[in-house]
Amino acid sequence: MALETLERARQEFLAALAEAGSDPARVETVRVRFAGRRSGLLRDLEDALKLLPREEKPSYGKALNELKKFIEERLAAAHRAAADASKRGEVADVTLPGRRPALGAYHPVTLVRREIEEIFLRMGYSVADGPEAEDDWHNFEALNFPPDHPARDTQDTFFLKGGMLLRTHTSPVQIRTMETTPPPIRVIIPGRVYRCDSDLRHTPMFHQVEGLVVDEGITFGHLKATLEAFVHVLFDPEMGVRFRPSFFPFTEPSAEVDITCVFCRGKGCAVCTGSGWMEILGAGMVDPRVFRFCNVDPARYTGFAFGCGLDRVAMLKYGIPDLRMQFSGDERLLRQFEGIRR
Ligand code: 2NL
Repeated sequence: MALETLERARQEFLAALAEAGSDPARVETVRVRFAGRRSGLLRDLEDALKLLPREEKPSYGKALNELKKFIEERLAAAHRAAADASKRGEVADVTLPGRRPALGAYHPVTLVRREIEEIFLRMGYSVADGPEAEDDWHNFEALNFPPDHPARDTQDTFFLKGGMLLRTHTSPVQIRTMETTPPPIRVIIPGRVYRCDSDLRHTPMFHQVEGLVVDEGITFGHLKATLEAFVHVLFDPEMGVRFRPSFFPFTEPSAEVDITCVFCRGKGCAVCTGSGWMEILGAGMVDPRVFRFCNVDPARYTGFAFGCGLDRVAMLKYGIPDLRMQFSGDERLLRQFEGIRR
């Protein structure tokens, strides 16, 4: 029966509309399906009118008009409801927790560099920097490296076209400081340095900070007191500091400086190979030959210098177990330093 077809269409429409809820796009899909001008169901039902026997036409036509009105009204109501719902969504829900913008974090090496700079600034030093591409004079010759020293080999140093090289330490900046500035000098130089080295404990680029003091009457006592004070501020005032005789081409006498092992506090463990100590600095009294190369009078001036690896200090201070973690760019490491400011 034709009237039953109209009733089925009405039920189908109501079901589809209920399913669309207040989603404007889905209400629109329901409109096209039932009331669409070109291929909607109402259009088909109108076409069916023409094929009916004459006596059925009036009742069918009346019922069809009622259905049309019904569908149009319900669609209009559903469109209004959908529009209201989407407007409600535009209003800020002030009860939601705020969205925290992602904060950057300082890299552990930046943190220890700044901390070390602060310690020496408080002791009256200034901070200097210089080129990473250097010449042989500033990186080796003026530092009293003999011509056949293994560090001057292409195995250990990155040589650039035209005889320049990537500095293997920040010492060339100290040479430049002495060449251009008369004593007294109190300076530290943090920066990137490069060596042809890559394994578990070495990366081809790493960070160093070196210090230089030149004045009349500077002694090994000044060196010891300065580095002890430095370690006690950077780590803790109870930390043991020990000086062992060593050798560098640019200092005489030279020493390596150890601190109490930060992992076992001196008891002896796998990291310090049972000794209870770990090396943290190299230091010494500036060799008179280095002074002469820089036109500083060694009869009038003495001085001390020291150097330490920033990456290693960062590992010890923040308990980072693998050197290469610091250069991997893995956010899981970096996020742990969020909020630390220096
Ligand atoms: C280390 C040892 C050191 C220096 C660096 C220096 C610089 C000049 C003159 C004399 Cl211009 N010395 N620097 C001195 C002793 C040790 O570094 O183990 N660095 C990671």
